[in-house]
Amino acid sequence: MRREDFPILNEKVHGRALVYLDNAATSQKPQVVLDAITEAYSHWNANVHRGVHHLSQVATQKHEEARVKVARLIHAHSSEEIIFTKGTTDSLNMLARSFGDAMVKEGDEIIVSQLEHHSNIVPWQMLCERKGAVLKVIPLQEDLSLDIEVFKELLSEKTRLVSVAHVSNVLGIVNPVEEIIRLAHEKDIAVCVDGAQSVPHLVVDVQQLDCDFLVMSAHKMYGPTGLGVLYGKKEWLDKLPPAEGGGEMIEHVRFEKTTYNVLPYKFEAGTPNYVGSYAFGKAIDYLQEIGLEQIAEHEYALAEYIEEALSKIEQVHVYAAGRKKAGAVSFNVYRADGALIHPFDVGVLLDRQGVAVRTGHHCAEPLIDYLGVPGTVRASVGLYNTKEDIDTFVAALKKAIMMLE
Ligand code: 7TS
Repeated sequence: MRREDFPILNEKVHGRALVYLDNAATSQKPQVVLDAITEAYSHWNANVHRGVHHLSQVATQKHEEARVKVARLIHAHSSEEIIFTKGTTDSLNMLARSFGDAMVKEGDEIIVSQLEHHSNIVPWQMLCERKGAVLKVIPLQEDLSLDIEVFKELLSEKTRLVSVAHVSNVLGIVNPVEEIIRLAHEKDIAVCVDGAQSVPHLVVDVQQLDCDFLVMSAHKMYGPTGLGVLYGKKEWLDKLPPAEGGGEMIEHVRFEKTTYNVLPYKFEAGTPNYVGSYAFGKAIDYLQEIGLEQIAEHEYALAEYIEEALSKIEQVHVYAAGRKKAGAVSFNVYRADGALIHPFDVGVLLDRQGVAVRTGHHCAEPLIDYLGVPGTVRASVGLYNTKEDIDTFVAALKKAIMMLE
């Protein structure tokens, strides 16, 4: 699927054609996104929302058009509900600060799950420390799905917020966020969905999900680094205080009292990444031109193809085997005597053959501890990957296993 649009895929690594299977960490950028960045700095760079001069107005218009594109991408009710941030991590920290300041007091509870990325754990832990609140964890079942029965018991009058990943960055499996949101809402509890791994691989509709908040990163969906989104329902964003102070987010500043700007600017202190938002808008156009559903189907099929191939290698153990995976497959390799071959060693030997995968804890140590291993090897796909890429990866893996056994 349109491999030729991504210049970096022509690079050679250790003299081999690059096979890039680390898309869950970050995706590569199509030429339209690279061109957008050059165009912005070459033709209309100026600070937004403040100048009457021509360039500032052009920059402002392009930044705001991008906001509308993001709103349409995730089916938000309005672009006022789209706050630009630096990325998923920044969005979660901002939410923990803002929601935490306004809504969480001593003895209250926040619920996350065992399989979260660190950025959906640590900001909530920090909030709990500030407020004397308690972090509760949805455990996993044997098949690595979330234990919804325990989740139901965790929900109580003390629960202020549930924050869970839509798609696990390690296992690639899709969590039942619709059910989690329904159950939480029955008790008037707000839910934040970590969409870092779902928006790039699924068609996400925040109104249909009915989530209160959703966070995501542009760099994982063919856009630039340093840009992310915090989506929040307008009712919530109107009610919550800004997490950061500075320019842009104010209406009037007096030493006695400062009043805040309207949505979404109330949450966007300082000069925003308007070049990034413009380039991200171009990435969204590009994805929509290909078709989000076609991309999702292509990636599901590739993940299935990976799992099928890996399951034929005796020494390989695939995690959450048999479950549908949105883009990522994690596994480990074992010697005939049952000893684990360290994922790092597998990763290095794959790299020597031009295959880029991620190894280690994937910023999800509680999950890796639960699996009882030092880490996993993770192959994760993007729209440009092909069955040939997977064949090359599997052949390289077999060679690596022969060398390590
Ligand atoms: N949440 C999930 C589910 C993620 O996968 C990631 C990044 C983040 C949050 C943080 O996103 P950031 O853009 O702010 O860094 N995940 C990964 C990964 O799996 N490998 O590298 C980064």
